[in-house]
Amino acid sequence: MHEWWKEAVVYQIYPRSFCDSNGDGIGDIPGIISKLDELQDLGVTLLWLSPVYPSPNEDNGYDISDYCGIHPDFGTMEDMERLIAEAKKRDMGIIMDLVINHTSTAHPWFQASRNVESPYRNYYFWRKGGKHGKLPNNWTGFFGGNCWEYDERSGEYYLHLFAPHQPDLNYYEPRVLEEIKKILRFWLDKGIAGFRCDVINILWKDSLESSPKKLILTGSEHYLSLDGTHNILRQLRQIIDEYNAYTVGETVFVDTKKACDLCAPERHELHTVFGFEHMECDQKIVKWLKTSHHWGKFMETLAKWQNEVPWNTIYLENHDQPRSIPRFGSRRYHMESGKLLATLLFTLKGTPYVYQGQEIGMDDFDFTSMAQVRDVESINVDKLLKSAKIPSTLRWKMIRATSRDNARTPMQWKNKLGAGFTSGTPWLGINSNYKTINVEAQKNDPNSLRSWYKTLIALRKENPTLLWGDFRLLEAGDTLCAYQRVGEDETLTIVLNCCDQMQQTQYTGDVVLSSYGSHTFNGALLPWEAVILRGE
Ligand code: ISL
Ligand code: CA
Repeated sequence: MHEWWKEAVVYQIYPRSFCDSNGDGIGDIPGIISKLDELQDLGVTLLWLSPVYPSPNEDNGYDISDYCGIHPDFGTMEDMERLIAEAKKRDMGIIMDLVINHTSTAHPWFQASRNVESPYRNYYFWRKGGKHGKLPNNWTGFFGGNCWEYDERSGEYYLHLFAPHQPDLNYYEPRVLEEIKKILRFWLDKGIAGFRCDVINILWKDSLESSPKKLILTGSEHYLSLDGTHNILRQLRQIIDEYNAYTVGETVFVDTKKACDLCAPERHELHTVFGFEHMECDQKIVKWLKTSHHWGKFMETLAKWQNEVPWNTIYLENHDQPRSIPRFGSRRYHMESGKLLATLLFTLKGTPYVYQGQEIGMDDFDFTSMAQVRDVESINVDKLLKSAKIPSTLRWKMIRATSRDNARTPMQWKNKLGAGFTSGTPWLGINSNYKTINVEAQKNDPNSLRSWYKTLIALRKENPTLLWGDFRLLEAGDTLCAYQRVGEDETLTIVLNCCDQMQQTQYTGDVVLSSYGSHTFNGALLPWEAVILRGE
């Protein structure tokens, strides 16, 4: 079926870091509105906003204190309504971030639930501890460490799989899901196009028993992709379908089988999921331990998802991951490898996601110490490593390679102080390379990375083979990858030279596009060149 969201090109906005309209150093909704023309020019059709709700910002908005409001830092509800309307005028839809595994401790539900007698008590998981400060169970959380916090007022602990300020909601209490359904309608009635559902496959906990598994994420067998979650998703999907809206679930620790259980069309749960397997190819056990990146393994993983999941999301970056060029490409061939990664993004089968700044090749942060880092996860991990007596140089090396702040530095619009992001002091340091890497410098340059994104987006929109054609892997090597998209009356062959050297290959065909702009092809590829060929 050719549903509308399959033809979408999604652009993820991290609002704090996108565009600041009033000089307080924090990106905001009027700032986003001021850039809609630029986004339309790029060709994207759906904008996913990371959370813009009221929040104490312990985890930059992923700790929500009011699901039906707008954080004053970002503007007002009128601004939000204007954004939806202005986007619509440009044929763009808005996807909101739906964070319903947990709220903020500042949410009125949680505040009420601290009272043992309150009707809200059961909205969260409250448990007594054992003797001598023994916690209710031995689970460990996503940001490292245990996941229970003691509350003086009620004399019990509450469960938090993320930061202590993010208490998990208890879906055993039926009123919780009713509240969530109201929130869905509230936003859908405002005309949004759908939701990106935060850590959505961990909603249901089957028990709070301790786990014999002593490894990473102890206890996760009690909440990863369980039947209770599937059941909740089916209920939410009924509302989504009433509005012909779209959902993408952020689903942690899923293989292709589990992904299918969450998004196969006949199951009526999510439309699509974000899998992590390809993003985990360069890690050992946990994301803070990086290993080198190998294209062979990466491409094989992508191919597995292409072959086994009915409709994929294609992404190489988001607000939780380091930037893609230094990670999968080459610093030496910055622009060239950026173009190759873009080619991969738009020629695989699925709905592509571009993360803000990816289209101009933004780089990881250039911070020199922990003092510049704001990410709660990095700060936690640094503390944990410190308590394990890991020396500071090694700690910094790990944080530098994996910190979520790598992707969160402000958007680089112009070569001027504040990078065109802000006229004030930015909430997070701007990368000093804004002087050369910025939207203004690339916008009118036909050879820029941004122009390459535009070209590919335009091609994908008009080419049915790129949209609907079957995927067929030809080669997944550490320096050369090739695959085909097989359409009804044409076959496209995509060849990627994933290294700093020139390479002679066996591939032939008419050039549809080459990232070096060449019109002829005799099988030889320049460093990081990507070509799309017609014919086999
Ligand atoms: O980062 C991860 C994989 O590399 C995962 O551990 C996972 O994406 C994650 O931590 C869940 O992320 C989401 O929920 C968090 C929030 O901090 C993230 O920004 C959000 O994307 C808690 O709401
Ligand atoms: Ca602002």
